[in-house]
Amino acid sequence: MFDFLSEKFAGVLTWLKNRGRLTEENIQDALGQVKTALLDADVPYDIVDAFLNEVKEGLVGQKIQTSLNPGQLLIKIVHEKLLTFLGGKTTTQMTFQIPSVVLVMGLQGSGKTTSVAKLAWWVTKEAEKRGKKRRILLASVDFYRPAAVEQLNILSKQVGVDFYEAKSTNVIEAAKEINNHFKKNLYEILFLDTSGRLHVDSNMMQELEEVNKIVSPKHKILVLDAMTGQESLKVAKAFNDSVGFDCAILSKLDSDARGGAAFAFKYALKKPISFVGSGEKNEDLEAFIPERMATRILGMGDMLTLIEKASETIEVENQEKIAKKFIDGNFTLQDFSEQLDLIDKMGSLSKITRYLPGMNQLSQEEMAKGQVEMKRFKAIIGSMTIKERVMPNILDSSRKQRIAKGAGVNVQNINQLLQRFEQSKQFVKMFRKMGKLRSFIL
Ligand SMILES: Nc1nc2c(ncn2[C@@H]2O[C@H](COP(=O)(O)OP(=O)(O)OP(=O)(O)O)[C@@H](O)[C@H]2O)c(=O)[nH]1
Ligand SMILES: [Mg+2]
Repeated sequence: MFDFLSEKFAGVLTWLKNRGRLTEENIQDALGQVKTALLDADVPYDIVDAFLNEVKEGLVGQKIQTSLNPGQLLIKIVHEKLLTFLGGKTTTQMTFQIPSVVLVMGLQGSGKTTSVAKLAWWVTKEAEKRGKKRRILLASVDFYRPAAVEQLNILSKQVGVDFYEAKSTNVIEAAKEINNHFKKNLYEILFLDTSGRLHVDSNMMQELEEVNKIVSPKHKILVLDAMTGQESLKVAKAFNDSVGFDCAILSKLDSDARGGAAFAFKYALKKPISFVGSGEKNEDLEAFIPERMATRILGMGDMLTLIEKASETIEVENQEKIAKKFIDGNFTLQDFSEQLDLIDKMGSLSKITRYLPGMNQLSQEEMAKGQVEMKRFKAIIGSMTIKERVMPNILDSSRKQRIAKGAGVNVQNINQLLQRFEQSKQFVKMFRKMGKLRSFIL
């Protein structure tokens, strides 16, 4: 699901990282790539424009007070706006009122009947988690397509819920019959399947409006086929203007659907997508949680957490200056000390390493040792003259003794520091060779 968009976004982000320092021009370029990605995913042009405008506004608003470098800033804002577009941070999982009738509507082949079964399965499983059993009834007023009613009957047996077949094959009579059966037998939820048409059609809408009046649904759900891309938004608008709906299920997101409809839906319709269909089986229904989806599209969960953390604490000049020195190879003991300060500001070593690839296997003990060592190193560097910090090779034994006294450590500790410093320079050289440092730090 969202593989298409997520691959495209990953491409833009890697490209961004490899730019190192970003200029206004680079940002324009990156936004251009985001635009192409969204258009390719079949997001309507005006919605792509609206999204990019929001991102640009976000960038302008944040420029003054931010402590992130431009690459990180862009990722942060794209993520924020993506989240808003998909439905916002506060959207919660859908719950069904008890008792309620749930009317499931949509075009022919969009996945209505499958979705009715999936919903029954979903409600059953959610109730089981809380030790409950729901009394669920499935029924259909689809007399348009032969065997449609029988299809639902078979699915109801798979899910293990009741099914009622109306005696009448007149939609209005059948709807009344089903509604009576639902009430008389004290079912908690009725999922009612309806007939579709190939295109939005006035007969279908009229039929739905009549059924709507008879069963008074508490929830009206529109099923949309994600594979139809932006066409599905037009369909949704047509339903919205006639019978109306409360939320949507986007089916077939497991196919090669490009995710454009999911991206644009909330913005275009001002209504939520509540679920997505991710396969043909009854269990293939997922609650649509915007935050999860946004992270999935950007594909960088932990990195975002780190950026958030960094944006609270680190000043950008500092970070960039140190990164540059690392890269240029002019890294001195003075910088080493500043780097230790930075780590201090960001929180404990263990917190930081958790977010960095390959560094999360350090033990608690090693972390604690590192923390003590860091404090000691800072004290030692603090007792050095500027000249000593920039040219540590002048440190002879008398200088070392002076420094040790000043920092309250022994000469051995100073040698340890020098050794560490040399190691970190080697490490940086190695990193540089691998060409990874920029993307690692920036
Ligand atoms: N891969 C995949 N297939 C799906 C999904 N949802 C539905 N389908 C398939 O899409 C086809 C149509 O699904 P139905 O549930 O019969 O669609 P419908 O809207 O009830 O169709 P009509 O009753 O003819 O209007 C079936 O082959 C389903 O298996 C999904 O999320 N993923
Ligand atoms: Mg059907």
